[in-house]
Amino acid sequence: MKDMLIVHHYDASPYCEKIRLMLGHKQLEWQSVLQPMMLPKDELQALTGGYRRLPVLQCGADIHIDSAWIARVLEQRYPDRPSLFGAPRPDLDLLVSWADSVLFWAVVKLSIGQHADQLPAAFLADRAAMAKEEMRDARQAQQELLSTRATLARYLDWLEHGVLAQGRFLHGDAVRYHDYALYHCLWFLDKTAPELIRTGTHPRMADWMERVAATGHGTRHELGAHDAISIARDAEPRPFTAGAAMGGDPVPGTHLSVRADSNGVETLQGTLLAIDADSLHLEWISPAAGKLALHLPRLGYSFTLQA
Ligand SMILES: N[C@@H](CCC(=O)N[C@@H](CS)C(=O)NCC(=O)O)C(=O)O
Repeated sequence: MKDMLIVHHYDASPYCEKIRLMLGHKQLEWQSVLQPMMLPKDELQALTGGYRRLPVLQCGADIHIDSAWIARVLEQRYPDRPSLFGAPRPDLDLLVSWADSVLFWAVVKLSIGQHADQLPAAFLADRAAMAKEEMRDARQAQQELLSTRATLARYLDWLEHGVLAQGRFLHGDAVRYHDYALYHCLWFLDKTAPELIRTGTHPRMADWMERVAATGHGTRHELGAHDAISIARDAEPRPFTAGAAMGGDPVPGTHLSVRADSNGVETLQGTLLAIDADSLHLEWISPAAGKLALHLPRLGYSFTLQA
C-alpha cells in the first residue's frame, strides 16, 4: 500500500500518455484515477494545492507534479528497472523543450480548429480561460487550419530528416525519456490528423512511433478519486533529500504561490520544505487529505513569496 503508485490522468491527454508509457518502460503496476478534462476538478485540487493540470503522480501523501518531474521520481524509485535516462543529451533536452512549447501547441491548435463545431461550449470556454493563444478562439483556429497544417508539415519534415534519421530511437538503440517526451505530441497529432504522418511522407516517424508505442503501459488498475484522497489522508509525506539551493532562494518555512509558466492560471500554495536547482518541495495542509508534500520541477514554473 505504501509503495502504491497512483496516477491521476485522463485517457485522451498527451502528457498522460507520456507518463503511461514511462510506467510501461519501468514495467510497473499502477493505480489509475481518472480525472475530468476540465474544471471543476475538486478531487484533484484537494491533493495538489490548486494545480489543475495532469498527469499527477501520488505516492501516499507525496504528490508529484509535471511529467518531467515524474520521470525523475520513477527513475529514482526504480533504479533497477530499465533506465529512462541514458547519457546526458542537452541537445535532446532542447528538442523536448521545443516540442513542449511549439510543436504541442501547433497540434492543439489543429485539434481545436478541426473540432471547433463539435467540441462542447463548456470545454472551449474552459480552455479559452487557460491563457494560451492557441486555445483562446476556436473559430480563429478553424479559419487558420490551412496555415497550421502547413506549419506542422514542416515540423514533421524536420523531425523525419533530422533526429529520426539517426537511429532506432533518439539515443540510438534504447528507447528513453526523450522519445516519450517527443512522441506524446505526435500521438495526439496522429489521433487528430493521421494523414499528416501516415501517407508515406514520414515513414521513419511512423515506424519510430510503432516502436515507442510497443513499450506499453505496464499494469493498470482502476481506483476512485475518493479512495486516492483517503489514501493520502492515512499516509504521511516521506522523508526526501534535495540538493543545494541557488543563491537568493527562499528559505524553508517561506510561504509560496506557484504558477505554471505556460497554460496555467491556477496557482498552488504551500510552505517551502526544500528547494534546489531542479525542484521545489512544499508542504500543504489539504482540508480533505491532511498534510501533503507537493513536489515539482523548477523548469516551467514560477513562484512568488506570500506574506
Ligand atoms: N508540463 C506539464 C503539462 C501538463 C499539461 O498541460 N497537461 C494538459 C493535458 S495534456 C492539461 O492538464 N490540460 C488542462 C486540463 O486538462 O485541465 C507536464 O509535463 O505534466
